[in-house]
Amino acid sequence: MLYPIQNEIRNKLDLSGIWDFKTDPDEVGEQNGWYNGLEGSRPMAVPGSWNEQYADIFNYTDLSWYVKRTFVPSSWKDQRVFIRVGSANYVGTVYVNGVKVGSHEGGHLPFAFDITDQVKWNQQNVIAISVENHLLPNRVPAGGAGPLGVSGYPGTPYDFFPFAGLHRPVVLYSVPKTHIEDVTVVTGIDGKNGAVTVAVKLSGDDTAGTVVLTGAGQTVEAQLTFVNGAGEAVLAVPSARLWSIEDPYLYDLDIITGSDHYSLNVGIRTIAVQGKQVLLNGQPVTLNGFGRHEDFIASGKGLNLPLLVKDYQLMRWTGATSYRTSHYPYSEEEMQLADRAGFLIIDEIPAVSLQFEDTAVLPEHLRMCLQQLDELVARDKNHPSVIMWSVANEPIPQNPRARFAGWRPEPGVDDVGKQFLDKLVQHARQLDPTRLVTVVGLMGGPNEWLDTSDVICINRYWGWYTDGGELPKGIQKIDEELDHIWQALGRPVIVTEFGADTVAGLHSEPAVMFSEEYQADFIRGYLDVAAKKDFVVGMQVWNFADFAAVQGINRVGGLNLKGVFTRARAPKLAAHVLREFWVQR
Ligand code: BDP
Repeated sequence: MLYPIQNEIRNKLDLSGIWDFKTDPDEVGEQNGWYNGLEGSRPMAVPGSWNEQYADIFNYTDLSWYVKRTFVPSSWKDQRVFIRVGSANYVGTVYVNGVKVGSHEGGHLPFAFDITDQVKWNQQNVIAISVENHLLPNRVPAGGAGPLGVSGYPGTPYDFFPFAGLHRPVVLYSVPKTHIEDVTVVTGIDGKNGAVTVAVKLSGDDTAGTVVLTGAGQTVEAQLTFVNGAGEAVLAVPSARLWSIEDPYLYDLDIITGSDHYSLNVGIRTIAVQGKQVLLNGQPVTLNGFGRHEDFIASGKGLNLPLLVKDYQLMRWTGATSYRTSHYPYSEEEMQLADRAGFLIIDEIPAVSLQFEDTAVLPEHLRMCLQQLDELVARDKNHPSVIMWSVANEPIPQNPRARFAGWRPEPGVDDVGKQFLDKLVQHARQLDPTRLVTVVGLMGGPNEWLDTSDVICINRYWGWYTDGGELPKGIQKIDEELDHIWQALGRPVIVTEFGADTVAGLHSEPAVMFSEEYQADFIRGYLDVAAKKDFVVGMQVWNFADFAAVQGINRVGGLNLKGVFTRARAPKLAAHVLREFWVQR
C-alpha cells in the first residue's frame, strides 16, 4: 500500500479540516440517507478522535457519521481517483455521492477505494464516512473486561482509552490508468557496496520502466521489464552511505514507467541477530527508548504533526534512539520521521492483551491478527527504521495474577496460546524474511510463548505491581530473572516495558510510590542492572508520556501516569535520569 504523493503525474487532495459530524447510537443513519448530508450536525476536526472534542461524547464509541463536500480538480479527469483513509477506528464505511464504496475493519491501518465511477465533475461531491468502535470481545484489540484488573470504564482489557473516529487524514488521490500499484525495496550490503532490490507491481500493461537511485553524490540506474505486471531490478551502489542511528542517510528512489512516476526514500541497511547481539549493518546496536502511545490532549489518537516533531525532539533530548509502536501501528508520517531521525522501531499490530480461554472468538481474533499483519507489512515494509515486527503485546495466560507472585517455578505451556502465537510469528516471517519478529511477553507469562522470537521482549514491573514500595526487592528480581531468561532462551533481550506511575510534582524522601523520586530510582535501578548484562540489547521505559486510559481505581484522573513526561510534555525527574544514562555516559 503506497503512501499517496503529489508529483507531475500523480495528484492528491487532503480533506483534513472541519467535517460535519453526528452520532448515530440507534444506527438509523444509513436507512435515512445520512450519507447525503447530516441534519443537526456539529463541527468535528479530522484527523482527531471525537472523544475529547466534546464532553458529552467522551465515553461514546458507537456509530457516528462524518460528512465533507469537495470539488475534484478537473485535471484529474483522465485518471483513476481513489479515496484513502489513514485510520478509522474501528470500522469505517465510505459513501461517495450516495454510493457505498466500501468498508474496512481494523482501527490503525490505511485503506483505499477506487471511486472513479462515482466522482462528479464541475460540482461538489458528498463524501460521508461512518465510523464505529463497538467494544466487542471478538475484535482485535478486544473490548470488554480483562482479567488483570486494569479495565474500568469504558470496558477494555487493555490499558489505554478506546479513542474513536477518523484518526488520520482522509485524502483523495489520482493516478494514471496504468499505474504503479506497489513497490518493495530490499537492501543488502556487499563489502563497501550496497545492493538495492526494487520489485514493482503494475496495474495495467506498461512493458518497461526505469529505477533511479540518487544520493551521496551519485546516481545509479537500472531497467525494469514487466511480465504480467511485475518487474524487478537490482541496483549496485558503489561505496554506499549506509543508513544508521548516527547517520540516517536516505537515498531518493524514482520509479518511472511509460505512464507513471513514483518516488520514495531508501535507507540502505541490514538487520540481524547474532548470539547476544542485534546487528545493524553488521555492527551491534542497542534499542534504548520507550514504549509510547499516540495520545494527546484534545486530539486524542488523531495525527498531530507539531506534537510528533516535538516528541522526536524530546526523545532525542533523553538520548533515546528507539521505541515500540505500543500497542498498534502509528501514523505513516511518524514512520517517515523515524527514517529521517535514525530511530529503530519495533512495529506492533493491535494484538494487545489476547486471551485464549474463550475459544469461540479465537478464529475471529486470528483472522484479524493476520489481516492486520498483512496490512502493516504492506504499509511499512520500505521503512529502514522498522527493524522488527511485534505480533502481540502481553498475551495473557491462565491465572495471570497467581503468576505475578514470582517467576519461579516456571508454569506449564498454555497450548492454545502457543499455537496461536506461533502462527502469527510464522506469518510475519513469511511476509517479510528481512526483518526480526517478536512476541512481547507479560510478567509471569510462559517463556515457551516467546521461544520463536528473534529477540526476547519482556515487560516487567517488579517493584511496582509486585513488591510495590520494595524497590530493592524488585530490582533483585529483575536482575535474577534476566539471567534466567538468557539461560532458558539464549537470545538477546529487550525489556520493552518497565516503569512506575508518578504524579508530577509529588516528591518524597524516602522515595514512596507515585513520587518522582520513586520513578527515578526505579528506572535507575533497572538501567543499572541491564548495564551489567551483555545480552540485554535495549531498555524501553514505560512510558514516554502520561496517557489517557480508561477510568478505574488505579488510573488517577483517567490517566496512566508512567510517563517520564507529563501528558503536556513536561519532564519528570526520571527524564533527567535517562539523560544521565543515554546522553552523558
Ligand atoms: C502493561 C501493558 C501496558 C500497560 C502497562 C501498565 O503492556 O499497556 O499500560 O502494563 O500497567 O501491562 O502501565
